[in-house]
Amino acid sequence: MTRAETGDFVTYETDGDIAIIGLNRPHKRNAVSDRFVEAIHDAVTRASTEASAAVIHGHGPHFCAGLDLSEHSEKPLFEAVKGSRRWHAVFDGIERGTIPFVSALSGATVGGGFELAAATHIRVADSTAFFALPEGQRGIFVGGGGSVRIARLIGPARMGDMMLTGRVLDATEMERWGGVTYLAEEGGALERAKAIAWRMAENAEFTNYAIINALPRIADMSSEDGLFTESMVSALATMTDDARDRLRAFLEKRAAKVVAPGRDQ
Ligand code: 1HE
Repeated sequence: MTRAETGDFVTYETDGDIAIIGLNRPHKRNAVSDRFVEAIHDAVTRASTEASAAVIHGHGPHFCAGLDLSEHSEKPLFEAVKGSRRWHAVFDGIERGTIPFVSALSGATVGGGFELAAATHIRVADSTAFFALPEGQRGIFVGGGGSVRIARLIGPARMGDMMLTGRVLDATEMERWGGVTYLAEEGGALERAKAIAWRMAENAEFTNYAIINALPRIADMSSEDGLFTESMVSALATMTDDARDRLRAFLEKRAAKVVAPGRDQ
């Protein structure tokens, strides 16, 4: 059963256990204004309460052209700081929220659009997708968490190259750099992203929560602290009813096995 609603800036629908959030300002290439970022926040919050996984995609040929430059050029300094901090809070609700997010990327995935994609847990790009960080050309700086998230995905040297030179990468190049997780044919990113979201929605919800919240925190820790934290999270996961049921199902041969690529169950 699919339920769809159209807002000013985003569309929101559910399909089974997944939510599908569509950036919906195609005439401005889905450039993100202050009101737009609030609409993303509302949709993400709603998805987190209603769904087990979610997809973010862009209506029209482009995922997102980044920050709305017309609005930004008018901002006094402190307003710009607060605006950036708001993007951080909203994107943090994706990256370290309660459910996993997949982004379906096509066309421009630029500046803040790439920062939004970097806050999702899995990025699927079709063959039209291209990636750039034109902040150097615009005289500004990343402000949507890119210096942390994009730098960790592709490495600070590559990110610095993109910002310094205005280099534009296609989907294949970005996949090789680690900024894209799956490649899709032209027009195929959304369907692939939905299939991935449905797959993730079948996981135990506590495990999904632990994956998206523990992994980035452990990456910030020393090895010693990381290993200790891992043991705690691991033991907690084992205590859930879900773990007991799923482990018993496997032992009683009622659960799917891990299957080698290209083989049937
Ligand atoms: C915009 C924006 C925008 C398009 N803010 N209005 N981002 C950028 O530097 C990317 C700027 N945009 C572009 O390079 C191109 O627009 C695209 C490659 C994305 C698409 O090209 P195209 O030929 O399909 O569209 P267009 O004709 O350039 O744009 C259509 C309209 O969208 C046009 O408005 P119109 O009123 O003349 O029709 C554009 O002005 C408008 N538009 N992009 C405002 N970004 C939290 S910090 C993050 C920092 C950043 O994100 S920096 C990167 C900003």
